[in-house]
Amino acid sequence: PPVEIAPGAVHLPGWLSEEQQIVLVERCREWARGGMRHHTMPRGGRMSVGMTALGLYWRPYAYERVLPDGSPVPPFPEELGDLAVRAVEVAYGAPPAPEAAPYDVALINFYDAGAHMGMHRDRDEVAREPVVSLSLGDTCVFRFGNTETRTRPHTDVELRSGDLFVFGGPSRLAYHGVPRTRSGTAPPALGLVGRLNITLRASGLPA
Ligand code: MD5
Ligand code: FE
Repeated sequence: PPVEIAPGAVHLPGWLSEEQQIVLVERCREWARGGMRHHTMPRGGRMSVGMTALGLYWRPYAYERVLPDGSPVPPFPEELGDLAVRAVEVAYGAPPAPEAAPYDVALINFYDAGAHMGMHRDRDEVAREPVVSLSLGDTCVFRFGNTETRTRPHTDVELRSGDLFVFGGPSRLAYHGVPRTRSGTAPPALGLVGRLNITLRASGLPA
């Protein structure tokens, strides 16, 4: 059953079957064939999370139409657009409005044993459709904060392989982060060492 962590922030534990998880991990291996990248932040820090993307490429803090080496960003697959619509429907009881900006971006984040993500807001999208988050592999501690500050109050939630989280409405611009993962907790059938997070987004940018 959906669990509302905050208004518009809905957690659905175990939404993906193990078979769906296995397929998505396999797809991620293909999508990430060009390699995961560790961005350097404007103040010089190196992100411990490895990233790649489909549809549009995210770097701090903008969406790009080409990869860092100048090659095209792989297309956003229709199967992920369908998955995003189904996720919104199960989280809120209704699919996105017909006039809503289409889901057109997937960010793929890889966390090895020591990786983490600091508290931040996702606001490089022009559209404000909910962000759909899928977790694969190792369990993580997901920290859901507030819209005003990087600090308390916050709620820690464990995200496990197969969980869905949908962040929309008043929670769309909340601060959040991943303080840690729990290494070795991935379901053995996935053959995955670490954690993959797929976020599906509507950029609101022209196609
Ligand atoms: C992760 N990823 O597990 C997290 C989960 C990211 C990111 O934070 O930016 O790739 S997705 C969490 C998220 C996205 C958009 C809004 C909110 C949370 N939120 O309002 O809490 O790698
Ligand atoms: Fe985020």
